[in-house]
Amino acid sequence: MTNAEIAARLEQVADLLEFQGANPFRIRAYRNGARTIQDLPEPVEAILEDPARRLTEVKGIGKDLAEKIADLVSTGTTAILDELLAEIPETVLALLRVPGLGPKRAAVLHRELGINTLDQLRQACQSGQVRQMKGFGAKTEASILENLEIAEEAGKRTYWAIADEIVEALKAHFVDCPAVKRIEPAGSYRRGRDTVGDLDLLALAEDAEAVMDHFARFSSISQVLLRGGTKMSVRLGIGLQVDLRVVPAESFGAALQYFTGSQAHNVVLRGMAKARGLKINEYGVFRGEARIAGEEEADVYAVLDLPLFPPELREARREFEWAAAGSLPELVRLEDLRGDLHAHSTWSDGMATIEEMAAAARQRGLAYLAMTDHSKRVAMAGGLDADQLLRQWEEVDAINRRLKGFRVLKGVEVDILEGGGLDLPDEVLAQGDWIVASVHYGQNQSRERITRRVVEAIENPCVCAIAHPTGRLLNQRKAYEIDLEAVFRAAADNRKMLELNAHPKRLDLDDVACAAARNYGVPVVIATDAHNIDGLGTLRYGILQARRGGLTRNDVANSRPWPELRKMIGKK
Ligand code: DGT
Ligand code: CA
Ligand code: CA
Ligand code: ZN
Repeated sequence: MTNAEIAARLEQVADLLEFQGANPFRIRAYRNGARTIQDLPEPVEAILEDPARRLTEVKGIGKDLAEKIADLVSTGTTAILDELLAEIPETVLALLRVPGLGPKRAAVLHRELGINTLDQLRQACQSGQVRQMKGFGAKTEASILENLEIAEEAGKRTYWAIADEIVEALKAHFVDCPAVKRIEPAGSYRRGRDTVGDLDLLALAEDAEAVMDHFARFSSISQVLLRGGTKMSVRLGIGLQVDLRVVPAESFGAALQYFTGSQAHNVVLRGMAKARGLKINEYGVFRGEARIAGEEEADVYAVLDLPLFPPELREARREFEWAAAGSLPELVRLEDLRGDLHAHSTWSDGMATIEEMAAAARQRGLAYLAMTDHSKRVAMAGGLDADQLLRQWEEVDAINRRLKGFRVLKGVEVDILEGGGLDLPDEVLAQGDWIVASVHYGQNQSRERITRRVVEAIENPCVCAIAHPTGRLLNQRKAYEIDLEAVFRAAADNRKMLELNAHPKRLDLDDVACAAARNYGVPVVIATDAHNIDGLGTLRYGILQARRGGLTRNDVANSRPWPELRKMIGKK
């Protein structure tokens, strides 16, 4: 069982407990456990298989949770999950995925109106039954209707980070298949999209049967969907489809180009080839019968006088225009980042101390880390009030006196309150190094109100950046209504920055918004929002989105050393 599968089961336990109205701290324990496992850089199975190790050595995994995870890995389930599933009808689980409904309110509708399925929920909304329930209103009803679509779509696309786990496992699986000379992922995975519909894999080999036989032994496969002469499609236990194509050396580059796509990018390419009397397909580039390119991807582009586009740019957005002008941006790389500007510690809802987080960030080659714990409005996460924050900053000062060559920034993730304004007074915020502001509450407000709240936060001189500016959660929650153009304008006018939150479920700003920020001259900050030391490893997901948005090192503020960044935000 992969870490993603384990995390999904733990989340399910949390959802079901919440549906039942269980103790919030118990629910939170499962959610934190899921997050810890999801962020773990090595497979849980590897820890369990090693007799010298214990799962409890993972920070945040206690004895109780460790036992349940061991159950999950060895049997696919655990007693608490079985009990909950026996008590709650299975179709109800879909209700829990309706954004904005949430387990608690789903339970009310289930109990009071007997709603068991998404269809019944839609009918109840359309007939106006829902708005009559206590705690619901016409607005809630309308938003449920709108969000039903997301619930129905959820699970159809897989987070890039999970696809990446599968890609690594598949590469490892093919290491002992002598028929395979090379294995490369293509498709939306290679282009770094935030989610993938399915995974496309190319194997360079002559003996297709041997490769497909070996593929069939990959342990996460639940079903073989089709097997032809050189192509095989399977479904994995987590629902993801994987398409494998076996390709000979002379067309490997052409196949890699073709199956990386995007389709829109390929359409443009085909048109350019045609205009030169050439034909291009997954086997090569042809003049008449003669193959003039195909072995190397770069050659396929070169015969059309095009550069080898980074896969992240292949969306038929601006790459051809840039190539024609010779101004293809040199995209930002993970190695360019010098620091991380959004992280939590045990002072609020993080699992590690400031010192542990700092040590881990430093080990990853960073030179600074902003500690940005929650402010008090987020009570559930143990948000800090002014006194606690000032005390935390004293501790940061003390830590910085001990550290050499690394700096912890005094920060906070201050909530933008429902009624406008910030959750902490300016005279406190002014004493920090790095203040990010974010919206957690009042997400259902009108576009005007939310936009005004965010713009006002940008105008506050204490605020350096807005964190996760649209609030979207991939597969779970749509972005709140916000006029991003107005946000970009305000940020440009006030010389503020916007975060690209690198958490694999957020990736907020997304790629398109990153490109827009660049057009407005607004610096983007790529930050992890880490809640434990492994969460600091998510910067690479953010980098992919930044690259898709065409950002260079210069466009990303935390590619600069702290003294330079500090000047940019006008701090002394
Ligand atoms: P996904 O899986 O929905 O996240 O997106 P992709 O881009 O991976 O799409 P997929 O898996 O259907 O196909 C992989 C690539 O293969 C796609 O990006 C371009 C190429 N391709 C597939 N079908 C066609 C087609 O009908 N025409 C062209 N030009 N290219 C295609
Ligand atoms: Ca695909
Ligand atoms: Ca595919
Ligand atoms: Zn945060």
